[in-house]
This record gives sequence, structure tokens and C-alpha cells, in this order.
Amino acid sequence: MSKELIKKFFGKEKIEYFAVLDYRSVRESAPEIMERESFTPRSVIVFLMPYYTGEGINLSSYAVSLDYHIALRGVCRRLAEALATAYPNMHARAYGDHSPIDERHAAVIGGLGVFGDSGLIINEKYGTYVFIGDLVTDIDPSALGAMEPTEPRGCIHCGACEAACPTGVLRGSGEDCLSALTQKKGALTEREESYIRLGGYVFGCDECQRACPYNRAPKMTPVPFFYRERIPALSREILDGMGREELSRRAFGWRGRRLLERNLEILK
Ligand code: B12
Repeated sequence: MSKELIKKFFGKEKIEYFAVLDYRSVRESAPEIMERESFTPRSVIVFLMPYYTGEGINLSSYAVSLDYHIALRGVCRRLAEALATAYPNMHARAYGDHSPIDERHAAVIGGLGVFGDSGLIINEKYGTYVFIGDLVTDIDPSALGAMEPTEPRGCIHCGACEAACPTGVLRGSGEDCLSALTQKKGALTEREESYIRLGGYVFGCDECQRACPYNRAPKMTPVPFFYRERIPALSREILDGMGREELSRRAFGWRGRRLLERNLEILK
């Protein structure tokens, strides 16, 4: 399967930004994951999945749609199937979040974006509103038309994300990221609760992204998955009406119901 065919595959998936890299050129951040696999990694296909469908009301924009892991897994499974028709003996494993490689670094050296001071990858078209997915395979990278890694680049360092960060963590003042606080289980301190009130998010935080000049006019995602069953505002009524299965299909569901009930209570 040549680079052209991979491009055609992603075109059908409405994914415009992808890169094929030699595994030796990426930064391995969790080698133990690969050690458990029964194949030798040789190439990586990394891609960006735009997800912006409009802002949430009390949910960060990434948590408004169904869980992005479902979408990333689907693309990777179909990509692996397509590759297997050309390379029947190949092995591949899909990742998205818990990857053996530094996904943001791979996206940057793959030329898909620059590394923002917010810690997020900024793409020229979709800004920071992209998820990163990757498929690691044992196919010879040259057979897939792997590229030479590009020199990692950073953003313009305008300071907008640092200034907008509600907890000051991006300004280096040592507090926790608000997104992390909304996902932290158990009892919160008074101070942590006040940050949640300040942000107004039941889950996640978009303040650094909203301030970023690269996100001034965010492009809506062309991926239909993200428009299905959107929940821009989570309420106690909506949450109570959701079964366990339904909650597990939400990005905001992975830390459990009690955490969401707690955050909703704080925001009352
Ligand atoms: C744990 C995690 C979180 C935690 C901790 C975040 C953090 N700052 O690390 C919490 C819950 C707070 C979080 C929040 C968010 N997250 Co998050 N998160 C992750 C996850 C699963 C692992 C990150 C991690 O801990 N890596 C390990 C440590 C060691 O990495 P690190 O300290 O950040 O530094 C590494 C890189 O940043 C890189 N690096 C550092 N500096 C530079 C400079 C250059 C030039 C380059 C090339 C690389 C580079 O090298 C470092 C060492 O390996 C990643 C998925 C992934 N695999 O990357 C998603 C991920 C980073 N998150 C993502 C998203 C969308 C978010 C939120 C926007 C969600 C939200 N709206 O609330 C926020 C943004 C908060 C923020 N400004 O960072 C996306 C980002 C997509 C993008 N455009 O970059 C990712 C990539 C998930 C995905 N599969 O798409 N997240």
C-alpha cells in the first residue's frame, strides 16, 4: 500500500493531516507497551482528527461529542484492514492517548502542526482542536513511503494561553491544570473547588484553547462522528437519565458518575 493509497484511505475518512514515519525517528515514551507486543515496530502512521463542533456550555468542547477514542479506534481498525489487504502478514496496533510513542512529538516531526505553549499541537487549519491517533506497524517504512522527520517547531509564544489559564499552571505558578482538577477523584480542597467554579466546566477546560490566536475562527470538523448525540450542557437530569453503558461512550464518563455529580454540585 503506497503513500497514495494511504492518502486515499484518509480522504474517505475525511482526515486531511497524516504522516508516515520510520519508528526509529519517533520518540519512544513508554517502551514497555511495545515490549508486550509480539512484533517489532518499524513504521508509524500518525494522524490528526479535527473535532470542533462548536463550544460546550459547561463541558469542554472535546467532551461535548461521543468519546473520541471510539472514533480513533474505528479509523485505526479500518486502516489496519486496508493495510492487511496489501500486507497479509503484517502486524499493527492502534493507539490514541496511551501510546508507546510521544504522540505530540510524532505529530510535530510529521509536519502536522507546531508545538504550542499550551502543551497542545496546533494545526494550520484546525488549530488545537485536533486529536492525535497513531497506528504502529511492522511494515517496512520505505514501502509505505515514510517521510524524513521535519525539525520540531513551536508556536509564536504570544502568551495568550498562559494569561488565560484559570489556575496559572501554564504561567508556571505550580497549580494543577483545571482540566485535571475536573477529572480528579475524591474530595477537593476549597481552593480546587474555587477553580472549578471559576472555570465553570463540569469536565475538561478549554480556556487555553479559546485564547489561542490560532483558534480565532475555529474550523468545524468534517468528521460526522463528532456531530452525533452532542451534549453541550450536562445537567443532573441528563446524567441521571444515562445508563452505565451510555456513560461509558462519553469522554466525560471515564472517571465515573460520582465525580460528575460532585462537579455539578460545586457549580450549582
Ligand atoms: C494525561 C493527559 C492529560 C492530562 C495532563 C495533561 C498534560 N499537560 O500532560 C490532563 C487531564 C490535564 C489533560 C488535559 C488536556 N488534554 Co490531554 N492528554 C493526556 C495524555 C493521555 C498523556 C499526556 C502525558 O502525560 N504525556 C507524558 C508526559 C511525559 O508528556 P509531557 O510532560 O506533556 O511532555 C511531552 C510532550 O509534551 C513533548 N514535548 C514537550 N515539549 C515539547 C516541545 C516540542 C517542540 C515537541 C516537538 C515536543 C515537546 O515531549 C514531552 C516528553 O515526552 C495525552 C495523550 C498523549 N499520549 O500525548 C493527551 C493529550 C495531550 N490531551 C489532549 C487534549 C485534547 C487535552 C485537553 C485540551 C482536553 C480538555 N479540553 O480539557 C486538555 C488540555 C490541557 C493542556 N493545556 O495540556 C490531546 C491534545 C491534542 C493536541 N492538539 O495536542 C492529547 C494528545 C490526546 C489525543 N490523543 O489527542 N490531558
